[in-house]
Amino acid sequence: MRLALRRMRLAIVRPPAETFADGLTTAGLGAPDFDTALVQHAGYCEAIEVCGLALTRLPPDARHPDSTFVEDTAVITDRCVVLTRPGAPSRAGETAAMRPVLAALGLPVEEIGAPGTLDGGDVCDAGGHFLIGVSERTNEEGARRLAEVLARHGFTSETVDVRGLAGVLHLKTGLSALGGGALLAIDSLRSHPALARYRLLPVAPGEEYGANAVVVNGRVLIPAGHPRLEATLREDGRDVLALEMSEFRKMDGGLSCLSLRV
Ligand code: CIR
Repeated sequence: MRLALRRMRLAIVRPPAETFADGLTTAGLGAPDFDTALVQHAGYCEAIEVCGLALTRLPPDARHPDSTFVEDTAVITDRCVVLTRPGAPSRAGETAAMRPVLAALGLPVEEIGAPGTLDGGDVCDAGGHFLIGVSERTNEEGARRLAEVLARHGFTSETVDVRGLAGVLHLKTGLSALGGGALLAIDSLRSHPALARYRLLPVAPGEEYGANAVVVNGRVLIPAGHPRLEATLREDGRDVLALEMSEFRKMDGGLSCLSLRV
């Protein structure tokens, strides 16, 4: 296992389109406010830039209400990029626009073929060893195909079945890699054998939404309003940046979903 998370230089983002509220959601938190979502997205972009990344800003795509959640369209490693095949039919068309953007990164472009489905939100690079969620969106064939691609590029991986775990849309809804062999993980994932090799930091009951954190060049971005999580991370010596995410949460989206980081 590589202990440090790789140094990042670029993030790909796409602001929400005016059709944002038509996207998929199970949150039951009401409709998102579009203007607030734009402000929160701008805050997210600014935070990413503060962490030292240049931004590739894609235009809003009103044909795909969930397209602001760019993470689901690709898996990026330092050896290859993988175009996914999103599991939700309404999101299948999102990858076409991503292909040239990924090709421009200059890494070999791989893809997940039918009948595999895979959402990037199910893929956690935990120090060069990949945890791949099998979920309502990523099927076993998609996970198997990704594992095969990763193996060809010299990475190891294993699957974590999250189907049936309450409130877990994607694997990274419930866990995040923090670097240094540490993971943040919700209670229902902590005893999974795939996590045994990691030092696990807890997510307090009621703060599960905070489990979807993003580490960017040494800073941990978490959603605002998770004081116990913030304290846990600070006690662990982490530099924490809390961001307003309420409107994305209403659409089942977390911090990681809003960017592809290279
Ligand atoms: C969806 O259901 O696909 C979107 N509304 C939310 C996607 C969140 N993406 C992620 O966790 N990687």
